[in-house]
Order: sequence, then structure tokens, then C-alpha cells
Amino acid sequence: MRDLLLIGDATDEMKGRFAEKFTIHNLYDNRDPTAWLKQHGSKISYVATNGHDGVRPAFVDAMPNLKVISCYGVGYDSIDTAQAVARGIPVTHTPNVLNSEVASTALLLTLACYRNFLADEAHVRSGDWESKGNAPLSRSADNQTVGILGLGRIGQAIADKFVPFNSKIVYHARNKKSVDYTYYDNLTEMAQICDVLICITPGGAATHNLVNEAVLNALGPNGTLINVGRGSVVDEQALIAALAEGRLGWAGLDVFATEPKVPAALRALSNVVLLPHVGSATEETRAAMGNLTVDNILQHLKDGTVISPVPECAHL
Ligand code: NAP
Ligand code: 8YV
Repeated sequence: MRDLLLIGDATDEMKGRFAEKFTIHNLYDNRDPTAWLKQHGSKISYVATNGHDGVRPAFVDAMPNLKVISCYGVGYDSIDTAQAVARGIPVTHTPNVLNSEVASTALLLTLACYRNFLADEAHVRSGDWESKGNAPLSRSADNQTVGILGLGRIGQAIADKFVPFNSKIVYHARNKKSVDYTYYDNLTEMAQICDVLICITPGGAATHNLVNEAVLNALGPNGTLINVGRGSVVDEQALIAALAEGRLGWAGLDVFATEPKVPAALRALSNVVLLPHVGSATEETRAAMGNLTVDNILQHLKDGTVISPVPECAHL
């Protein structure tokens, strides 16, 4: 049996499939992962990790016989692809199989901000409806201008989910696409005409704090920011200040700068809806992501190729 290193969590189905071909070592079962890798790293030929844990460059250095890094997630900003390419190690991820689920999460977060259902539900549960009367009116999510920051695979699925709401879709990305929506090459200008701005770009240095104070001010007191991409894309301190001072209306967030830490100042605000990074977290979608994560490794074991390499590794 070959040896596979599992970093972070995986489903029972993934572990069962891996166990048919590999001896599985869960890195974080070891009190000192660095010391464990120093002793055993040379026997590891495959790594399965996830978008959150990734794999530290020093860990990759400690595995001289590593053949593939398979990521259980589409975002791979926690993996150093330059290091992997230099070593000739393909990094794989799970594109497309989660598009619809993450798009649903973006839509649900938007509706939660607009329709105030969380507060309304608490109003019933607490008995306030009976003792204090009707809940305040909320806002209609129909006929809004929805700006998508990152019109890629998931961004397009988000645009599709908003069709029944008669939304006007606009977008910002690095490149203009062949679509009917209006393209803005300047994010702040786009934010000025948006009711809702939805972030769905990858994380990493190129998108770090792309949504800054100027963008939040442009979105304005009646605007709603939704982030289902990566926490690093939004300047979290500027976001907290804008929400607290009423310069931004609402925010629906699935991702945060330093997960799972969420600043107390953000948790204290009433004009936010906060989720624990569950954009793709349904049984069905995680099963599909898990299968693709395993399939990439099993195919490599069989014929030396992978199914879904990240773009940087497509040539390997
Ligand atoms: P994708 O198809 O590669 O799309 C990414 C989009 O972001 C593209 O439109 C790209 O523009 C744009 N973009 C990249 N860098 C940019 C920059 N510097 N400035 C402006 N736009 C930029 O990726 P995807 O499959 O849709 O996934 C997107 C991301 O969503 C993932 O990387 C991950 O971080 C996040 N995600 C989160 C969850 C969750 O649970 N919350 C789940 C899945 C994914 P161009 O097309 O012009 O290059
Ligand atoms: C997962 C994600 O939560 O795919 C991504 O990029 O952020 C989510 O689907 C994450 O990768 C954990 O596996």
C-alpha cells in the first residue's frame, strides 16, 4: 500500500475510498506535524487537503516523493502553486460541481439581508409578536441592480439564480466576457450603481482587500455587500466601520479574514448575517466535491494524469 497524507477534514466516504488504495495518515492527528513529516515525509506520495488548510510550503519540502496535491474545494489560495509547479507536482481542485450550491448561498444571504427573516423568526420565537405586535417592514429583493465581483463559474451561476427576481446584472472581473451584462472595469464605479455587490473572486494577493473603504462608501447606506468568495477580498476593518457608521446598509458574509475568528465588533452588529463558511456545505455537493478530490488521485495512480488541475498546473 502507498501512503497518503490527509490534511484537515474529509468525509467518511472519501476516507473509505482512499483506504482501498492507501495507508492514510492524518497530519493533524500528530501533536507535532513538522516532526512527524521530518520522520515520515519521504514515504508520502499523495496529499489530500482542503481550501482552508491547504499545505504549508515547508510541509511540501518535507515530502520529496510527493506526486499530487488534491484540494477538496475550488479555491486553492492556501496552496503555493509556484512551489508545486517548480517541483512538477500537479495541484487539483473541484471546479463546477459546487457552482449551483454556492450560488444558492449567495442568493439566500441576499434574501436574508433584504427580508430580515432571522430577526422576524426571533420575533415569533421570543413571544414578541404577541406582546409587542407586528415585526418592522423589510425591503423587497425584487428589481435590484446586482453587481458581481468575479463573473467566473460561480459568478455566472449567481447571475442565473437572480433571474426570477428581475435583477439587473452588472459585473467586474479582470476581463470583459461575452455576456449581455454591463461590464465595469472600475469596481468603485460599479459599486456606485449597485444595490447589492456580491464578491466571488478567488483569494490571494491579487484580490487582497479589493473591496476597500472607497468601494463600500460607493455602495452606500442603502447598499448590501455579500461575500461568498474569500474573507481576504474585503477590508474587514473598513467593512465593520462602514456598517457601524451607517455608510453601508447591510452585509451577508460566509467568509472572513481569519476564519474561524470573527471579530466581536462584527458579531455585535444587527445589520449583518453571518455564516460559518458553508457556501458549498450540503451533503450532496460535498459528496460530489469529495468524489472529484479522490478521483483525481486515483486516476493519477492509474495512468499518471489528473482530471481537474488548477490552471497553473494544467501543463504538467
Ligand atoms: P473562477 O471560475 O476562476 O472565477 C473567478 C472570477 O474572479 C473570474 O471572473 C476572474 O476574472 C475573477 N477575478 C480573479 N482575480 C480577479 C481580480 N484580481 N480582480 C477582479 N476579478 C478577478 O472561480 P470560481 O470557480 O467561480 O470560484 C471563485 C472563488 O469562490 C474560489 O476561488 C473560492 O475562493 C470561492 N469559493 C467560496 C466558497 C464558499 O464556500 N464560500 C465555495 C466555493 C468557492 P477573469 O475571468 O477576468 O479572470
Ligand atoms: C470549502 C470553498 O469550504 O471550494 C471552496 O473554495 O471555499 C468551500 O467549498 C472549502 O474548500 C473546504 O473544503
